[in-house]
Amino acid sequence: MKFYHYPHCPFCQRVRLVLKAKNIEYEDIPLSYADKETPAKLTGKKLLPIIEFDDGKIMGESLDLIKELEKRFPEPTLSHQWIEPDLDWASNIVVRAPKFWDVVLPWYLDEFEGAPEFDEAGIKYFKEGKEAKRGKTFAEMKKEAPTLYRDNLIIILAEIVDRVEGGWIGQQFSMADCVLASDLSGLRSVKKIPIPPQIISYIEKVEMKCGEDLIDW
Ligand SMILES: N[C@@H](CCC(=O)N[C@@H](CS)C(=O)NCC(=O)O)C(=O)O
Repeated sequence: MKFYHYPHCPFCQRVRLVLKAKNIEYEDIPLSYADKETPAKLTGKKLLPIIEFDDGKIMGESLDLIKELEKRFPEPTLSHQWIEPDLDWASNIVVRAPKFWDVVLPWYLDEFEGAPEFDEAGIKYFKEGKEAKRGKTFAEMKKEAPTLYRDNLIIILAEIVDRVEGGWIGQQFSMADCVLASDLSGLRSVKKIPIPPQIISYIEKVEMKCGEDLIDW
């Protein structure tokens, strides 16, 4: 099985955590953000993560992938009878904070310098694309981060702390925790903002459970 991914992309990370939690062997293929050709050849879209299974099936879309992995590799299970509402909550919580990525993204290039997705061409592609989409430079986004954090993120983070403090999202560790921890992981790169320590501990707990470090890839 081949896993094509950007090591610090949250959608890719959720799949990586599931692969690790299930002890699945795979060929690790990190790509540069500037590599348009490889994903386009596989699925016709420049969108990662992608898995090429040994039977030839090629799939994208992180949530479909983690469900497919659960089907193909049921042990240890990361799915439970209550999974759908939890997965839904986990995959939407960050989406409900409208400026979440504006706060987090501008710090990525400082924090993950030298990572495979951020080679010289990858940095240029990433920076230009994200800045154009938001109509602001990373420097401007960094300046606005504390205000955006106060106005948009604090309330969502409090909801997350409430939900995960002392445990997992559901009654047991599940794929929903892999999704949430990955979405939150980038917060650790945000400087000068007091991220709740419970959030950091939660991400570390998920990483430990999966035996994977999301920062030092
Ligand atoms: N819905 C997709 C979203 C994946 C996604 O947005 N991936 C980003 C990386 S974080 C991507 O490949 N972007 C292509 C680009 O920026 O050129 C999933 O859940 O897998």
